[in-house]
Amino acid sequence: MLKSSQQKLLHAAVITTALLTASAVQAAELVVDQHNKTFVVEGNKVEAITIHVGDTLRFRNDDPFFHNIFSLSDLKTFDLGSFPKGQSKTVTFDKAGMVEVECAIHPEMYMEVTVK
Ligand SMILES: [Cu+2]
Repeated sequence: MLKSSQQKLLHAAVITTALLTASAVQAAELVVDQHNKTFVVEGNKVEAITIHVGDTLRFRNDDPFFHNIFSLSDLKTFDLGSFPKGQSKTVTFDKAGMVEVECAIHPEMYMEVTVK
């Protein structure tokens, strides 16, 4: 049988753990630049990234020409339309799985987004 003070400590530990877990799964927004006809995250060219359910990707055009980012994947089908340098558009991923992201103007552009 636990003493009352031990029970209080245990209770506090459970609450702390619950709060940490909640903050860990809070949705995030990640910027994905379009640069030199590639996808760039934090300065690095990426062909695959992993995010969490509920996260948002902000596609930002950093090239002096248009991009049109889209996906035909069943998990998240979208078409952001053509947008010029300096503009950005967001997509929120609300289900777990894999999404293929492409550009309608530049067929060589490709990125896989794994949503966990
Ligand atoms: Cu493009």
